[in-house]
Amino acid sequence: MAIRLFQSPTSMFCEKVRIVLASKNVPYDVVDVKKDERKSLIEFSGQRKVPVMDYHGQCIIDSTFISAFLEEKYPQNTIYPTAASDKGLCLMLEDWSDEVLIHAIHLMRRAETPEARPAAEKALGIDLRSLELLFTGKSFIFDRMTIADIAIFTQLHYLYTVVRYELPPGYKNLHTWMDLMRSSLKLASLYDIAA
Ligand SMILES: N[C@@H](CCC(=O)N[C@@H](CS)C(=O)NCC(=O)O)C(=O)O
Repeated sequence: MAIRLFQSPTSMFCEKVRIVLASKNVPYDVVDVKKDERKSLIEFSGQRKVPVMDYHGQCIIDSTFISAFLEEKYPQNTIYPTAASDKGLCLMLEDWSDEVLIHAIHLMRRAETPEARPAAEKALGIDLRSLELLFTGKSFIFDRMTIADIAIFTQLHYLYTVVRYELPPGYKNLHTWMDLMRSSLKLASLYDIAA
């Protein structure tokens, strides 16, 4: 039985898992739930959110649990920092990204009219300022790319791939890091989705 990833190509949480799978060179099949496969997802996992991984019949739901599971099964090219304290911070940043930053990203997606944009941009600005400070004097957040970089990148990347919004040029550290992530993930442009 192969490994299957129930996913949607544009979901940031699915892109996060695809990057982890690719970084560990794990082969897998894709079930695209946008193409009428939601029924098979619900049958397999008992719920409707993606990503879900079918690991040889074992069901793992949620990008954070899938990433941790993959790390355990495939420890090569680790997605966590080595030092325990750094790992704690890394996991907190992953959670912040998935549970806090996501709200600002959703606000931007829903701000469909020009009048709605400024309020959404103001909310997003709070998180962008924190990230701009975080990336002062850094390349990756820790000494190599970790799940904290991957989680934050996939949220901000969604602004380019789906919302079609570019981060304001003033966030220089953030732009430098976005470009480092883009080149590390071998994306020709920030408008390309990591396969
Ligand atoms: N915390 C979850 C979030 C998953 C999630 O919100 N997935 C969205 C796509 S980005 C979804 O499947 N939504 C469909 C629905 O709610 O019906 C994770 O990290 O995997």
